[in-house]
Amino acid sequence: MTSRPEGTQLPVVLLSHRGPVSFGRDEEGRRTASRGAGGLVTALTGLMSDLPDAVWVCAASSEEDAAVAAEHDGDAVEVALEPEPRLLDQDGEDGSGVRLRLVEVDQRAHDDFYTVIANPLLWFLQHGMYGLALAPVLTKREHAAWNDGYVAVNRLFADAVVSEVQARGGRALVMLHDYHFYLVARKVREQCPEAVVSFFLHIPWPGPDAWRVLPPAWREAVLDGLLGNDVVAFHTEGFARNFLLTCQELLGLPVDLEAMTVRVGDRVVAARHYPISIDVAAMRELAASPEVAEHADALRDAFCGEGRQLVLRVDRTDPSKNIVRGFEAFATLLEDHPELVGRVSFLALLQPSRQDVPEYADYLAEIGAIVARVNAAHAAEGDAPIDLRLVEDQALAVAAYTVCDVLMVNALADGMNLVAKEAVVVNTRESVLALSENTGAHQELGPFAVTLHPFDIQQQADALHEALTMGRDLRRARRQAAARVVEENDIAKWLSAQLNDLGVHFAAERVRPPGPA
Ligand code: ADQ
Repeated sequence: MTSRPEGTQLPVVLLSHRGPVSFGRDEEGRRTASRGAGGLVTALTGLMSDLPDAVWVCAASSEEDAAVAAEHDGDAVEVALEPEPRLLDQDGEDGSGVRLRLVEVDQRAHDDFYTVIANPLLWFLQHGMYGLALAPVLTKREHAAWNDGYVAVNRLFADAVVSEVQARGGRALVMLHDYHFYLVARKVREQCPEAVVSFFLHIPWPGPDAWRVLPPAWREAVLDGLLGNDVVAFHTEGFARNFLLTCQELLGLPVDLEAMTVRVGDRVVAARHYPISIDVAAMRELAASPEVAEHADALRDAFCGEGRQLVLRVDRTDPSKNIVRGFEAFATLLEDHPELVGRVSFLALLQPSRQDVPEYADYLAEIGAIVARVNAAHAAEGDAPIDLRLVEDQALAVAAYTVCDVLMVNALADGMNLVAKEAVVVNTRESVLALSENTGAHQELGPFAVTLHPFDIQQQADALHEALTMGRDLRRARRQAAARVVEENDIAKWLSAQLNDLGVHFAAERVRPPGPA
């Protein structure tokens, strides 16, 4: 549980696109509730359960979510997350629930918001995935999706946040999450001037030129929306600096790169960085469970015999994760070092992602094609070197973390990358982390990793070879050092650092512009 730091005495209104619980129906037509996965939901749930006056605003992501919202006239509902997620009576049975406001969004507006603007356009732009010669192409369709999708959906969520803040007397700590909601803070500030408004971005913020891909009116709306916050927070200092430089370059605003602030009229907005992390204790508890142990035994039998080594990757099938180049690098490794054929396997546990976005569907097909090519070229006595499994299976992923010799993370760009942090705290074979220099995690774990350059296949192949041939003592020292960094900077610290800063700097009074008061 995350305790509330002193000073943050305001009620919390949290906004994220996905919420902690989603409802459905089982075969007999009974209502079911399932819990959202991931460290972020766990951490924020801890915070929200501690605060009786808090509310979590999120999208109704299923028909049943919308039905639950409609039964309560769109008001917040009380849900319990432990031991099993379920809907509680309006005031909570034992006061331990989380208040959830499920916002129903018109399907068409949501498609435009989500599958035309947020993923792909904003995601691609912010991960540097456009080649620009042929994409993106902004037509009437995208303009309509911006206005009727992104802008309209942001307005809808801003209205929900505003009504929750007003229900708390206009004074609240508003915590907004991620690139889906760039426009919300401005509207909250206009209507709730007493609120303290903060935003956390989970993905990279590129430099000013990247944003010129968006029409001026759109990029100015994004920046203007964000400048409605008191604090805009990122995973790394580099992203925070890029944000300030973007405000300077595209809006002509004065920025202070020492204080990490930007001045907007008579207000000062702070850019901060808080590297997100994992719940180390929960990850280790899971790693020690019988289900994980059973998977680990099977993986050891399959991949970890005498003289054999296992390279692992665990990812969503997102083009930003650079999966295709990763397999090309593995093929180059086997060509350059034929003695490794039959002795090194590559297990890829890939969760199909965003298949309603054409670029993602194409990318998944490309992954299948390259695996078939590499396996055909390098099979040893019928044994394929790459084992590709399209699964979302947390227990299997954690079991694979425990037994791998090398974890490959070669993302083109990644806000943080939690897979790297998860693996280093549970591995039992002194694995080597092969980590892209373009991940937020590289800031913390780079010194203990073999660094990958995501566009350079040869360099990645050489780095994999270095990892596979590294001496035991060095492997052990590096993995232990990396695990210590994650232990000392876990998810609780990520959250309490933000709340402390908000409490200290903003609960009583917002940051004033420099100069005479
Ligand atoms: P993601 O892009 O989703 O997150 P990441 O941080 O690696 O990337 O988190 C993925 C999570 O999904 C991990 O917890 C991992 O264990 C799990 N996962 C992935 N593939 C899986 C599979 N096949 N089976 C089971 N579990 C799987 C975004 C940003 C990141 C940032 C996080 C948090 O893109 O940069 O670190 O948000 O801010």
